[in-house]
Amino acid sequence: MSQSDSDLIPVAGNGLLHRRLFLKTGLAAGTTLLLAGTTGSAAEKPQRDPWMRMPGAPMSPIGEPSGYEQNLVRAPIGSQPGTAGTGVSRTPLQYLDGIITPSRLHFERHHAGIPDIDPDLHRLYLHGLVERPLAFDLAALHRYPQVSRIQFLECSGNSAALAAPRPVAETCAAIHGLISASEWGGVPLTVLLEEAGVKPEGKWLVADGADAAVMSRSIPLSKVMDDALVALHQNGEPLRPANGYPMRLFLPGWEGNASVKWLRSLKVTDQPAMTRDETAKYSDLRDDGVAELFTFPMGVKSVITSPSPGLSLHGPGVYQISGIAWSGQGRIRRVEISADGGASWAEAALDEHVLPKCLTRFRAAWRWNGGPAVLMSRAEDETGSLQPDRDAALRGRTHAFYHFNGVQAWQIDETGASSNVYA
Ligand SMILES: Nc1nc2c(c(=O)[nH]1)N[C@H]1C(S)=C(S)[C@@H](COP(=O)(O)O)O[C@H]1N2
Ligand SMILES: [Mo]
Repeated sequence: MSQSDSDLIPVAGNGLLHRRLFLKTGLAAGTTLLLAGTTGSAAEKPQRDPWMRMPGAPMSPIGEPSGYEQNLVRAPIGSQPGTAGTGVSRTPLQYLDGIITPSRLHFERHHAGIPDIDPDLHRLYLHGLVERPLAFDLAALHRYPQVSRIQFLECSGNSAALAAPRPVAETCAAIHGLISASEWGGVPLTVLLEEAGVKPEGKWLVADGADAAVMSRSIPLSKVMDDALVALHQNGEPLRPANGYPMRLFLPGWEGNASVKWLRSLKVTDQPAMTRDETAKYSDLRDDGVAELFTFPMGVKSVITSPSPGLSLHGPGVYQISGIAWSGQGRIRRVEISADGGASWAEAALDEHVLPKCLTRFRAAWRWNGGPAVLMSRAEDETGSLQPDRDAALRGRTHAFYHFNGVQAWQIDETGASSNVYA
């Protein structure tokens, strides 16, 4: 038996194939097995297609996606009754690939809409327990050293729908779409703090936004020294208004709420301010009566984006399973996939870019026999943290809402349709 043939033997229950199939560039024996194209006379080259008979459209100052790709929209969008700007819009994860979220599809979470900030009038104030209070405008910030890194941003309310007692009939985006990844660029916050000179009593930083909600969060200075940014750029362009223009706090790997947008004030303090959004909200009440506050790093998580609800399989055969994994603690070390509801697992192939506190794209080959199947993924990060199954993630947290990172299961029925189930 050749090496390629051996790759086609299932390595876990219900048809999961060896990840070597995706790690290799050539697919000698796999070619006919993976056959998904058209055969016979329909595969012969036709006459010139209509769009080949005349010159195409003119150039344009701003690019747009193909008009045929109607699914590339933030959806679903949900807002508080009586408002249009207080709520969330979600990244359509199931229609994307790779690890970068196009800026126009980055999820949004606003507590009082998107302010229209004039960058010439906006200031960032750095004050409190510092030797020299400072104010910066956008032009001043551009003169400081800058860095850029590809990292995720996740709302800690993401995936909370999986805590519902019965599985909701929703898409991957509806359940998990409050995560996106971008190349974030800006000034390391340590640079600004050094300039202001933090007094020895300074231990926390209270960050306020310039929106009508005046979002306010307390950040330990240790995070600031580690990797906090005053972000000015997202995917190479100035931040978009929805994501914090002209400047936002960006705290890699930490719950999205703490990455205060439209950043206006940074006050060095000796203790946390205990603001509404770090006490009443973004805290988790445990069954033992203790409320967990300041749960900052987002736990290790993964989800299969394809197949998933709305993306149906068309007849038995070999399919690609693909998804994203991430951890607020560092790099993803391993992702495993099950096609039999967690009875057996096979290791997925990871795409080339495995970056800390970033999305990692994983893939696996799966031979669907046309019968029922339950697809699941579970990730492990470089610190050894393993994504818990749903029951473990919910244990002792009947009333908790935030920070859910349990395993997602998609059931595939005989028609090839997927749905959210509890395995
Ligand atoms: N000033 C301000 N900052 C904010 C918010 C807000 O409403 N106002 N929302 C927070 C929440 S809950 C999240 S999850 C992230 C969302 O960032 P995004 O809209 O760029 O995805 O911003 C955080 N920063
Ligand atoms: Mo959030």
